[in-house]
Amino acid sequence: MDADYLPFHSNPSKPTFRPPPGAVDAHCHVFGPESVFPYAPERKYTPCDAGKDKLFKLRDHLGFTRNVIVQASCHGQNNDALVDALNVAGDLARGVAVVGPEISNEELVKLDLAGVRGVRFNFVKRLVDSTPKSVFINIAERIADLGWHIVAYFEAPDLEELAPFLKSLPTTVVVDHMGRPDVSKGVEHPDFQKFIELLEENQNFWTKVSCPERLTLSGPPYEDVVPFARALVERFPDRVLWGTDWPHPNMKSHVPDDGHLVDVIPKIAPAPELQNALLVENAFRLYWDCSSTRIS
Ligand code: 0GY
Repeated sequence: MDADYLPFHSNPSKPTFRPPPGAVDAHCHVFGPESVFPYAPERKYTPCDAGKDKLFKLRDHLGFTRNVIVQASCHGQNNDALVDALNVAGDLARGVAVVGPEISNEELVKLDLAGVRGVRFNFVKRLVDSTPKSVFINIAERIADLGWHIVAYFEAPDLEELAPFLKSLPTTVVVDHMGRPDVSKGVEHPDFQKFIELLEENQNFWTKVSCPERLTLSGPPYEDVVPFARALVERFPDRVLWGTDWPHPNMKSHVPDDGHLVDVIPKIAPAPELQNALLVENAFRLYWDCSSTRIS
């Protein structure tokens, strides 16, 4: 583990908010253990091990039923730790993989059988070396045939350059962490309004209203991030997902208490029907009941 790496909270509180039955933590990771699933040589950080057993224990502790496990950059394009977690979880988890252009159709089908339903395109420069857009487009075409979708991770200043490319993708596109807005600018700032416009004008775009701990300037209980997430939940109730982001890689400011993160949910989705869409119905539709997300 890197010398400045902050391990996840060892004893998160029990949330006051009780997620509805069937709730999905739609953004979390498994790391290692390194002795079984070594980290990728090209990784930009080395985390502390955070294996599937701990993830599933946290799921139960927080009152969730299912997980969507997202391949993290420290494992590169080797999805073995992810697939191992999916095999153990069975119907209680689905996955988002990271693949390269050389992946064979047989390998894609194997990932599909394990429960993978999407690929992640990561544009965050501190996490990955850049990938040519032509490579991403080729992968997008191939995974569209499997009924998978694309998860895009980028930071707000990169949206303008990326938007034409993202709009050209042939599947549902899920944007991680609300496109990482600068919350000091406020919801009404043109930057965040452009993100809202992107979802308004492209019905195949979804977003995860996750990671207040990364976006906050004021710290827990993340009041400065709530208006951003709430605006998206209220405007696009059927295209939002929520996740813990456990085990919170690369946090520098503080170690989030996962129980406190869950307690943000009723502030961003105050009505039970919004909570149900955010935590149960949307994730179920995209990850468990997905015939095809290819747009016509
Ligand atoms: C996240 C955020 C981060 C890391 C990764 O793949 C990753 O390594 O996604 C980050 O450092 O912002 O979503 O887990």
